[in-house]
Amino acid sequence: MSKNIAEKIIEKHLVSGRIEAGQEIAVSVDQTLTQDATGTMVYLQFEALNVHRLKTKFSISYVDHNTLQTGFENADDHRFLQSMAAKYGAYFSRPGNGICHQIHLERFGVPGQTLLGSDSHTPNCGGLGMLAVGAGGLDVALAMAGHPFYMTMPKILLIRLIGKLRSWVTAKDLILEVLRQLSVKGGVGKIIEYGGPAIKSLSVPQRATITNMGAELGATTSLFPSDEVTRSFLKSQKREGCWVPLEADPSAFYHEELEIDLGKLEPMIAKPPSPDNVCRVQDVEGMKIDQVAIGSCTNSSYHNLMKVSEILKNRMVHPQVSLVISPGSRQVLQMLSLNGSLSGLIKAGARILECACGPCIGMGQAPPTSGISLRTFNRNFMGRSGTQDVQVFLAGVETAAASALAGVIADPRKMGIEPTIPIPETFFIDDTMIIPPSSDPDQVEIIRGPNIQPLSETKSLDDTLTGKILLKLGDDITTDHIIPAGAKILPLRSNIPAISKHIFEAIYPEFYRRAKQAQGGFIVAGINYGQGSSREHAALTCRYLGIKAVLAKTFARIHRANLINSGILPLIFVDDNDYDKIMVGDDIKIDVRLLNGGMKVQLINQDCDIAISNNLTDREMMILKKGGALAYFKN
Ligand code: MIC
Ligand code: SF4
Repeated sequence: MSKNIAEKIIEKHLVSGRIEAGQEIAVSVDQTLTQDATGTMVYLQFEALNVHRLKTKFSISYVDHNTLQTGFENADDHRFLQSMAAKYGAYFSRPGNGICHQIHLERFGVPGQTLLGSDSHTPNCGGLGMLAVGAGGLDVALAMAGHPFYMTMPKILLIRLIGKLRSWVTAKDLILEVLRQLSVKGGVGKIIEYGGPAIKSLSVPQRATITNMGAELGATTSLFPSDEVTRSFLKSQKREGCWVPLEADPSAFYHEELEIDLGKLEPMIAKPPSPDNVCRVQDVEGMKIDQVAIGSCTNSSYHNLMKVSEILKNRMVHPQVSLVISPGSRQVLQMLSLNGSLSGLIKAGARILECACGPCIGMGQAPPTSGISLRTFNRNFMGRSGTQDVQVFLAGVETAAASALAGVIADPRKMGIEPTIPIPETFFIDDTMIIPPSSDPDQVEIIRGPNIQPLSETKSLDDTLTGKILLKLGDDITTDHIIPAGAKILPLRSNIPAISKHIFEAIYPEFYRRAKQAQGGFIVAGINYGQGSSREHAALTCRYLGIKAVLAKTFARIHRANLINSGILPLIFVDDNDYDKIMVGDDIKIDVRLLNGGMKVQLINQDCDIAISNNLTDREMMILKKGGALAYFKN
């Protein structure tokens, strides 16, 4: 039978279930990655599972998010992660070595294998033909302990690319166009496969820009074939040995198809406050800007930064604009330094930051009050930059560099001939910032600073849940709304009691006090609740505050799994109109024993019932009854 690429990889890794959209499947995990902001929880949970050595083919712990050390917390977390990796068998990428997804693409991704990462942009490695999926920390800890990864088999959407990108139009413009067409919900429940004659013209880093932002579409993952382009990229990284060919069979089945003519695209830009609020750059041309930030796992490759350096050559950044550049990896930075381009960037007035996520996650470089920031990143959610009332626009590096010079949003096509950047035959390889695990793990002592708080106890689910509706939210609530990022809050990721104080801070600052006073309760939400990042803190803090269930119209995949893993019921309105009947302050009762039948939420003070479905598999139900995945798997 003909198969698409996703089916081929899943079939090779299938542990249980049927490869049929909507069925629960379990797949074995070849590789895992963690980053520091989610990683401390992953390693605490892994430790609680009582497994003495990692069971994957390859696991790595990156430090790239919390690298601004304004207090002891982040540095303490780095030491903890380094000692954990050494003891349990993971590689450790030191702070300064770069962003997890960029390094993984360069040094570790393998076509045809599976990768599970505690970060939503893990699908970056889909650019190499790897089935790379983002997940909550506990799911990654379980994979490290040798458990398969469970997911609902997605539908497969083929995006067929034809034509050729015109001058000054890039992979970022393509993915922004896909977001414009499909929205942040368009990929939910789907794997997006790219095919068609035009894929040959896209390099691996360009492909990765596209698969990276599949996360913004809500897709489970995105995938390119592994072809000659992949092979030469791996060869240039001195990794040709891990190349395998991988493509869809000619008559493979797809649930949906979309065709995009690259030749018709033009420079695109996402306006605040969502990555799908996309228009043409020329529609907002001339808008005054205060900051340009270039970097992030979406747009910080060697090719991207060389392009910036060529555009800025012998020119000066506009006096009213602060241009910051964070290279994706030490490899990129070293190459720019060796060929002299770094000096050109400095000369043009760019502020060079370390190789890390940096401003993308609000770790420094917060823009000025009511400012406008143009970024090459993937998310422009409210508050994420560190300044509440800033407007963040997202675009490719060409638009960003042209705008940094002009002081206003500028269409790069007006810059004349587009510089061409030759793809290097060999990249500069230096893995000395990646530390292998200890050969004598028994001698390794785990270093825990005061910021690392023990995991909280779990409690099995009661048969009847009662309490008040504490909060009612609209559609598309992101995990950045639930637990904000930024330099102040991120250092508390290893300390749930402390970080919980910041829950819903930007939109409902009184929520923490309300939940504490009520000793828990319920949350109501609209469509796509919990979209965005993989941070399980958005669920762990809710559990800490006694939230028993979230009633929503629909949930984003990773957050739904995080709620279940934390012992919180994700419940869905059978009739969306019932959403309007529930109010903050309502007293409700849920009979959990009816969970697998036609469930009802009793609105006690309104004396009526609301039909709720749970869509929980038997496995998920068992996890919930135990009070969460840790309690379930420990037993
Ligand atoms: C993000 O881009 O939002 C993050 C920070 O990388 C998150 C992970 C986190 O919150 O630690 C993600 O995308 O999963
Ligand atoms: Fe880091 Fe930003 Fe990428 Fe998240 S999206 S991994 S914060 S660079």
